[in-house]
Amino acid sequence: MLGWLSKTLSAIQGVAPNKQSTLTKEQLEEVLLEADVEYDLVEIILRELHGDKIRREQVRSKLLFTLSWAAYESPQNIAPFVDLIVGVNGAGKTTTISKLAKRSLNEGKSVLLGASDTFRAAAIEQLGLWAKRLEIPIIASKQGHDPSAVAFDAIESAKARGTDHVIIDTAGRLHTQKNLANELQKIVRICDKAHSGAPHRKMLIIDGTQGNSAIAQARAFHEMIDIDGIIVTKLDGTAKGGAVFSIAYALRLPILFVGVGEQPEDLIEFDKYAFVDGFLDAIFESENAGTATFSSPQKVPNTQEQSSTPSPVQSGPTLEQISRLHAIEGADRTRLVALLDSDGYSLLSRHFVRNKNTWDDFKLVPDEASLYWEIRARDGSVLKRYPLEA
Ligand SMILES: Nc1nc2c(ncn2[C@@H]2O[C@H](COP(=O)(O)OP(=O)(O)OP(=O)(O)O)[C@@H](O)[C@H]2O)c(=O)[nH]1
Ligand SMILES: [Mg+2]
Repeated sequence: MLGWLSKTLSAIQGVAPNKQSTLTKEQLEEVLLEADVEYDLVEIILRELHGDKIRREQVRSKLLFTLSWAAYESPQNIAPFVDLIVGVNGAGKTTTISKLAKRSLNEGKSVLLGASDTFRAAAIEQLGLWAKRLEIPIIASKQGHDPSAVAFDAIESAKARGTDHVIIDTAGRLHTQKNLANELQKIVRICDKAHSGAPHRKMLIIDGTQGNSAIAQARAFHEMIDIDGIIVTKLDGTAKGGAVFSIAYALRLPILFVGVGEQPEDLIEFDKYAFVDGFLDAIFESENAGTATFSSPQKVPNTQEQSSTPSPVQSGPTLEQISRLHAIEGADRTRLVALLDSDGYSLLSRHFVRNKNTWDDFKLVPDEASLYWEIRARDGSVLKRYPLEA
């Protein structure tokens, strides 16, 4: 399992050759740094672990926490569904587009590509080759043409053909960062003009071989257009797989897929449990596997279920309502107000309406090691999790 992570796992085994039932903090630090987990995050994790015999399940809950960002929820019954793919040059955008297209084709969906990386002629050609190989239509123009016009035409064409899925390629770099920001923002605006709500998913492609050094550029893209999720590519070719933890943690974004090869089938839906366990299997004896606090997916309500429920608090709870969450006082209340992003607001609001809760039914609970806060409903189910450092 996780054969694609083998380079990272070998690196770990280089510093921790024998699997053990517990590790010292120094050993754990060495392992995490070797796997390219960013130093600051290693510090945070170590700080929250007490004692000098660190067990697998303790590390497991900390690692899972770094990946616990609200999962992307795709809108239902949207056709065409529009993906916008961004990322620096060479990150793997075009290759990943072919992989995403292949996935949709395998699911019986029709796909159309939009070649909005008009900065280089080779980029248009490369996407064209994939379209040919996958036998799907592509909307392209000449080098230097307006990329948002290409995106517009791609969506219009998909609407006319009744296509299910549109995937739009973009340039990774222009003459200046400012140009790139303007261009990507314009593409987003024009997509929405062509098809209200589009692009439905803005995915940032990150080259996994860059490890943590990719974080700064990733932040820049996130600031430009509010990314929905991340795809980390080339994890098959790097010993820096641990950077996945720091990338997700630094950006507070979910990792949606990972690229594990150059072929259209080499894209895997990211499973944080499998990823963390694959990691831990290289370090620890596996006797405690599965008994960790967060071994099963959280009971976060399925938002699709209730999307039709009219919500009197659709715009999110007021500060006063939030402050009624019990067990929250003083500095903690300030913290919660700062932490509760719009996603958290709407999640709580929906839960509130659907289950006819009162605000007193929610609790803000620090986990045992205080690495994050959990908002729990009265039945104990975890609704939302926020890191203290946010
Ligand atoms: N091993 C491996 N190689 C990959 C993966 N994804 C992409 N590549 C390779 O990385 C190189 C760059 O990929 P592209 O898809 O051209 O990257 P891009 O972001 O579109 O690059 P530009 O168009 O130049 O901005 C190609 O040689 C791909 O085959 C992956 O998951 N694993
Ligand atoms: Mg490309």
